[in-house]
Amino acid sequence: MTGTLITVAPTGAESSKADVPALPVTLDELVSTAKECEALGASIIHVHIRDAAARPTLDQGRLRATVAALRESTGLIVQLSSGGAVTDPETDRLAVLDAAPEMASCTMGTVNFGDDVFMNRWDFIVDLHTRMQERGIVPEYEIFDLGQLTTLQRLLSKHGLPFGGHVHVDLVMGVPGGMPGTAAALVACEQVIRDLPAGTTFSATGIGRSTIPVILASLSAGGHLRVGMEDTITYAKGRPVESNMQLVARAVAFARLAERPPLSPGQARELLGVPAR
Ligand code: KMH
Ligand code: ZN
Repeated sequence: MTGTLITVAPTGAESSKADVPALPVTLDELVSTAKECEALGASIIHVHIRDAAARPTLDQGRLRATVAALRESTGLIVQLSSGGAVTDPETDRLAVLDAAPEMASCTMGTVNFGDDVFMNRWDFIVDLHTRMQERGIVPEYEIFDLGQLTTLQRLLSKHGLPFGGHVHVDLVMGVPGGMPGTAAALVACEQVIRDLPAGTTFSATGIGRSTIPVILASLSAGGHLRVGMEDTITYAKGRPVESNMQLVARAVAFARLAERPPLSPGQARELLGVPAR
C-alpha cells in the first residue's frame, strides 16, 4: 500500500462566514490556508470560492484568479468544484472548466442534500466527463451514494477513461440524504470499486461527526483522505474547528499512525495521472 493522498476542502458552499468566522473566503485567506496545509502534508486542494460578500460564486474572473494564485504560491493540485452550490445552474457549473484547473470534481448522480436537492442529471454528467477529457482536466468522481458507483461504471464503459487514464473517486459520506459515514458503508463501496478499472483509487470524507470513523475506515481499507471545513466545522464535541490546518494535521497524524504517510503533490500527480508542473 502506498502513502496517503490528503485533500483539503477548506471552504465549501454551505457554511456562512457569519456562522463560521474561521472559514477562508477571500483569495488571501484561501492562499495562506493552502500554503499551510501543503506544509502539513496536503497534496490536493478542492476549491469553492466566495464573492466580495462571502457568498458562494462561480464567477469566471474569480475562478481564474484563484487557479493562478494557488498555482503560483503552492505545489498543490488545484481541483475546482464543478458542484458549486445547490442553486448553481448547469451552464455555470460547466463553465468552471473554462478556468483550466488541473482537476475538477464530477458528481455521479442526484442526491437529496439536507432540505435541498443536489442535481446531477445523466446528460450533464456526460457533458462534464467528456469536456474534461477534451481539455486535459483530471476528474475526481464524487460519490454520495452506492448506486452512483454503478453510474460511474456506466459512464466509463460508454464514454471511456478520463484524461490521464487513471480513475479516482471520492466517497462523500454522511450527507443527510446520501450514504451514512460508517465503516460498513465504506466497505460496501470498496467492494464495488473493485469492479472499476484496475488501479482505481478512492478517498473518503465523512461529513460532521462521521469524519473520524470515515478517516479510520478509509485508511484501513486502503483509501485516501479528504478533510476540511467544507465537510466538518466541529473538531470534537463542543469544540468548533479553529482552522483547516487543525483538520489536516489530524488527518496526517492518523495517516502516519497507519504507516501510510502523506504523499507529496508530485507523488499525488504521478498516482492520479495529473501532468507534472
Ligand atoms: N456543495 C455541494 C452542493 C462538489 O464540490 O463537487 C456540492 C459539492 C460537490 O460540494
Ligand atoms: Zn465541494
